Amino acid sequence: MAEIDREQLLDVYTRTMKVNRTDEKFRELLMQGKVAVMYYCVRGQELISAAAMAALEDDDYVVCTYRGQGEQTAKGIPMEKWWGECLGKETGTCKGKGGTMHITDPDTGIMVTTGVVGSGLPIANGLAMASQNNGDGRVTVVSFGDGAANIGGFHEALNMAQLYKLPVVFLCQNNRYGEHTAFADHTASPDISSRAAGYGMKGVKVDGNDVNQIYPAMVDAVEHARSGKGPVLVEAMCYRMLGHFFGADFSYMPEEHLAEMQAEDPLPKLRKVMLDRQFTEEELDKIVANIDVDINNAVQHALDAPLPSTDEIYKDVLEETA
Ligand SMILES: Cc1ncc(C[n+]2csc(CCOP(=O)(O)OP(=O)(O)O)c2C)c(N)n1
Ligand SMILES: [Mg+2]
Repeated sequence: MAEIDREQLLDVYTRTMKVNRTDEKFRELLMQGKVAVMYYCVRGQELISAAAMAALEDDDYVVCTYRGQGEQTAKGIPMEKWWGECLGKETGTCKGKGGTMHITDPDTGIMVTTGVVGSGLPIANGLAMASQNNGDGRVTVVSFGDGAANIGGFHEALNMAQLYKLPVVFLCQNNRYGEHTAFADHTASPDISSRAAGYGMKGVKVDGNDVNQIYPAMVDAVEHARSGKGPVLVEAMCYRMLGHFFGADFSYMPEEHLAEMQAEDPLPKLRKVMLDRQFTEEELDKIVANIDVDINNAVQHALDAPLPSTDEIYKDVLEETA
């Protein structure tokens, strides 16, 4: 693919900063004790989600995990609905009944968020198979972690997707840890992407901290899937810069690892690319300031919103049959 043009770069930057500022805000609220919910930080992985969502059309499908804030906000869930769901309010995407680990918003293509490691891959196949049958031209991206690649469903889903040439992109965000276990201690293969060869599938491994690698890789993968050539496995290397979930200890990470991840932080790297492409400091700061205004308004809206009423408990849970 040709060099990313300025418009695409601006789009990826804006989405990346939206993800980052949302993450910062969430941690601030948790630290202040203003909210008390589970939150899986995405610090260090913002760019991957932003680039992946920027490579999609608005009506494409996404399946993500508990660490899915990046996909959810970068794909475009309205902020008031996103915060409403996280805070368990009736204004949320699932009327406050899903919470942070089950955010679903079909209007923006966020079809499922799952807390069951690896379970998103077969679900993505189902969505992709529906698109293939309907001929609607949609692509499904499923995001998962390195740990999830060792679940049986990973093998089953990749085999089936390649067999039927499903329009799906398997996006593995390899943040080098599955909970508290380092990659080399939970995975026998040297990486995840090379496993694609075992299914006759296209597999690529890219630096998820470099916009010039991750964005073109996602655009190519999505194009490949959409054109009927079948699925692609993209392994995006990154670092989880904080603990497994908010508040979790991460002192088990060796010092060299911490130093390495600071040096590879995708945000200063992206900012440098933007400045090299003649965006000004003022322009970039203004984008972040505008995002912060939107986030603060959305947080206030969610804090003020009512909790779902008890009458809602069984609604949208079971299908009524005659
Ligand atoms: C089937 C299943 N097994 C175990 C868990 C507990 N668990 C939650 S997150 C996690 C780590 C997954 O690591 P990875 O796939 O690398 O994703 P990351 O958290 O690094 O984004 C585990 C083992 C679970 N939720 N589901
Ligand atoms: Mg991981």
